[in-house]
Amino acid sequence: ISRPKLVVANRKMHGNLSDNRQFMESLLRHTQQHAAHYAICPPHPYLYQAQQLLQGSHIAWGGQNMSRFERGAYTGSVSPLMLREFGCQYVIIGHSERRQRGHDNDESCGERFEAALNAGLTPILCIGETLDEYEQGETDLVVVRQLNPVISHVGIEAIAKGVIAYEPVWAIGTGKAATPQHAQAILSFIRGHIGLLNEAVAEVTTLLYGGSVNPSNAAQLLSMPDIDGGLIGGASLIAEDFIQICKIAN
Ligand code: G2H
Repeated sequence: ISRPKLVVANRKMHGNLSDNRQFMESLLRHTQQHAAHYAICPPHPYLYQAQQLLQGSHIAWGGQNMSRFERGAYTGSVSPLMLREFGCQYVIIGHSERRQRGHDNDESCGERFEAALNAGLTPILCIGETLDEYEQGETDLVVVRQLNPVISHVGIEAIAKGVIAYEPVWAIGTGKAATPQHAQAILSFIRGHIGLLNEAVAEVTTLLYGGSVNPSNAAQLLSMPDIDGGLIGGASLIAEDFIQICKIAN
């Protein structure tokens, strides 16, 4: 089965109005809709700018986090409805930088994955083991522990409406990407785990790899059969780098 590739920029807490504009304009100029899909997740204050610049184009945009509530007394939070109002298609859920600071846990990721789907957003669930867990050989256990609450919240059929990004914590922002073989092995394991419950869902679910993807390693990573694209942090800060990765995916 051939799944379209998806390349997502996670710009984390970087950028400003003029830098974002340049980034998005050069992306619009230098990429085109072919086989792959592209999305940009800027910090929340810049979603309006993304909507203004990208609306009607081949590039989607999304949030980096989201509350599970639609509204209420949740100071500092952003609701799924707000993301939708600013035209977001995607929302990142459970990035390890939020899990590590105690903001997110497995259970809340399940609730928010469900809330995102209910709002018409495509959640990108981030899962992955720490260096310690990796060294203990616990990667499979960890990804299952992170995935299962989501499956039980939304049901296995709904999993394919979202995206799962495997991001080993030890590869994030370190310049040390997982080898294509390791990333492939874990993503194949994740697909297999979903397949135990529903084979058809496993076949069509988009699985990404994230963690120090750059223009030099992207081709090898993206050629792996179970890697359907990338979640790109550092290399999404320089337009040329991100564009190169987008072209590799296409
Ligand atoms: C992992 C990734 C983007 P980087 O967080 O989600 O960041 O590419 O900088 O490792």
